[in-house]
Amino acid sequence: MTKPVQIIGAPVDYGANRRGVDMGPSAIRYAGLAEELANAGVTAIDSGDLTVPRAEERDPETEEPREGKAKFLRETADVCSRLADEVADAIDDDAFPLVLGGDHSIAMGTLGGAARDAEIGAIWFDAHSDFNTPKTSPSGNVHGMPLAGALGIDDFADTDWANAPGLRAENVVLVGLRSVDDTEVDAIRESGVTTYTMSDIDEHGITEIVEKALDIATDGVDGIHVSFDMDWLDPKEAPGVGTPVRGGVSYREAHSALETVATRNEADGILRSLEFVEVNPILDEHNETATLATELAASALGKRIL
Ligand code: 6HN
Ligand code: MN
Ligand code: MN
Ligand code: MN
Repeated sequence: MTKPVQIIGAPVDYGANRRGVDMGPSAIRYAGLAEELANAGVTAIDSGDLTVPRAEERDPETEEPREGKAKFLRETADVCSRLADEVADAIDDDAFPLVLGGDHSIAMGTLGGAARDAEIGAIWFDAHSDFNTPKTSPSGNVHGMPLAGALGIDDFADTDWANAPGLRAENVVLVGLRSVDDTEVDAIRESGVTTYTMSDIDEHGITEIVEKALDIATDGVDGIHVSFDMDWLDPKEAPGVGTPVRGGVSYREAHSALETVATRNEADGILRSLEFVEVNPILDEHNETATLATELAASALGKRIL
């Protein structure tokens, strides 16, 4: 990465039902993110964390009923709007935004900022498709909705904070799926995004799938966003996540995927923004999931062995 990297923490747990994911940015910094990036030859500026009021400070009794079935939707809207501004400012300043979650709901902020005044694609490394909406969500957890939100599906179409008009569905690729709710299937099919499941990775190998994903995501756009949910990895590698699903990618496959992204970016400079989400230090073992996030960030930003 030739640009300076601007680290932005989004300590949000409104979107997940397992508390503790708001400590993700601290855990990732504590695991040595700055050192990892410095060793990778990346210049990083840490702009600290967004201010996120604790869920406990919100009294659901005194507030109006929630929109549909989505917990803390207004709080999420507020934090995503502010995150979008920070991400857009970083890009305006010719820096590269690296956003640390927090649960995956924050992706609506990152994408909102990255897709401001630009047409973008996205690669979504995740066990899940995150394609629910307040109407369809079985859990009511907004971290299961950010891709539907950013694509403006259903109720999200009328929002100015979730819907990222510059994000083009035909340039969105989901990689490594293994947990899709029945409620998400039709929306995924109708949206025009491309999906690769874990079976596709088994059949073709990680490098070929990520190369294909890059071809699709980068076709005709100004840049791409990479959203990396730590539950993409197998829970044996990344235990510190709120919604683990067995059968995920290995340690080496995860690095390989991001090295493939980095190699493409070195050739065409197409990477516009990056985020790591869903690190939950309370569920983690010896901060190893946070440590893994720091290593993966280095791989994505161009770390080389020799
Ligand atoms: N994540 N599909 C489930 C839901 O509650 O909507 C799980 C979502 C997990 C979201 O891991 O970012
Ligand atoms: Mn996710
Ligand atoms: Mn996930
Ligand atoms: Mn195939």
